[in-house]
Amino acid sequence: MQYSKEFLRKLYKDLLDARLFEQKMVDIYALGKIPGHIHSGVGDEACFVGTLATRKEGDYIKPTHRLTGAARLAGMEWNDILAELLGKVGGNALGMGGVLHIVDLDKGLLGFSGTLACDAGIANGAALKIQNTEPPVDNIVYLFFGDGTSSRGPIHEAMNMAAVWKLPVLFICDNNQFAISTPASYGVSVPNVSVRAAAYGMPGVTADGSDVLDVYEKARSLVEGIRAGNGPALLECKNYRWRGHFEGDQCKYRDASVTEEWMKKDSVAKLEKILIDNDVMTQDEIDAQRQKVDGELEAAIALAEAMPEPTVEDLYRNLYV
Ligand SMILES: Cc1ncc(C[n+]2csc(CCOP(=O)(O)OP(=O)(O)O)c2C)c(N)n1
Repeated sequence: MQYSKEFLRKLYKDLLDARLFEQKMVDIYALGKIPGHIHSGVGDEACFVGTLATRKEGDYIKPTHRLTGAARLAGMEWNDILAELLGKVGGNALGMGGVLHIVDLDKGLLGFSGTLACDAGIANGAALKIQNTEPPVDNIVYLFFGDGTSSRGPIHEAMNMAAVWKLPVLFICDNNQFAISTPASYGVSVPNVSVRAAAYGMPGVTADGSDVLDVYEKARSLVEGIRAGNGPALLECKNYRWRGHFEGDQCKYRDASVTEEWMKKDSVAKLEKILIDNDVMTQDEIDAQRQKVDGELEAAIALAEAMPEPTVEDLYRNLYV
């Protein structure tokens, strides 16, 4: 096995954290605890976990609406994430931003704009800051976007500019094959989004988005080049959205049996098998880890529920004229 046990345990912890958080979000949303609506990232975790396993201090992350748990990968605590999610004053935006706006600039988590693809220009801005830092640093920006978003103009402008200026950006397409109800096979001009990298003279690679180690390996080699100053790269993680676009979406536009087939390619189950087969963890340790994370999430939810909601006066905090 080419990986250390320590590395694999950490990778599993991150993957399990992401999975259990996304599932918990679905559960508490159904109980009416989260205002607004959520986009569950169950099934998309390996794309975020595998790429961010290459991350180091000083890097920036621009996530999407799909994996709220990415905030945890950036180093945020469950308490802070859940307070914002539940609309409570302990959240980073006093509970007024909610699920789409979990931000922690100190940890490099730049947040999500809500206007798809426009995050790409902001990612380039962060990369420009890195490029102009003295003494030089080898940090990078991880920019995530979906397959639907991959066809929007700002993504292409940003890829071109990043390539011209050799900006340290890893463009990551979380290709879960749907943009709301539009299949990628209908709305995206190419079977693999990664081939679009050629138009900008940057490397482009497709990874198996249901295999966290494949994503990690492909990200690692691209990230090495970016940190070495070679400019941006595009990584596509090919996967399938397990749930609806939002909770409540009945997915009448697709065949449930196809979804079930993809769900058998479960990234968490795959990694658990590797851990057990290579004597990295036992089934008992895996079960204990699951229980531990579940307990942490329940405690953070209880803490957030006990917090007050923002007041009318709070509306005027952080407001500039
Ligand atoms: C510019 C813009 N157009 C439309 C929307 C509405 N919208 C929100 S999510 C979404 C689908 C995005 O699909 P994709 O990029 O594949 O990401 P996924 O939801 O599959 O993760 C759309 C159209 C938006 N937020 N911004």
